[in-house]
Amino acid sequence: MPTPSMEDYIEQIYILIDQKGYARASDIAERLSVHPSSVTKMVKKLDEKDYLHYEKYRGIVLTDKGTKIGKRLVYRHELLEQFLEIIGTEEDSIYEEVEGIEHHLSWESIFRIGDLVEYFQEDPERLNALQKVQERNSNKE
Ligand SMILES: [Mn+2]
Repeated sequence: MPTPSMEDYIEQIYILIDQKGYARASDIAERLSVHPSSVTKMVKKLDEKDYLHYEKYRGIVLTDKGTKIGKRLVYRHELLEQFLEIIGTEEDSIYEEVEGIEHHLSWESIFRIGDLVEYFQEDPERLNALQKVQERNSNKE
């Protein structure tokens, strides 16, 4: 199992490769707000654990294992954003809050949150009903 920090790297590398076709150390550093030397260190570690390989001309390449995990991490992030949106979290803080909680839930809970998100997406009436409760309570706050 990757550590939270490793998960952050794999997630961002997956997104970069998906969007641009490659993941440069400088881009990873920027996305994670870390020093490029930290990226070099972590890339080495992820290489040792077989999540990625460093190839001379292609640069950072995710292994099958790394790609599979990257895909799941992106799914988890997007799901938690949808979840916070449903429960009415302020739009501006959704990204940061997901970054804070995403590593600390079991996959079992993630899948159950997936059920809940589906439950609300399946029928707009359910979302309306929840929003009524939210409005009622926001008047009390
Ligand atoms: Mn994330």
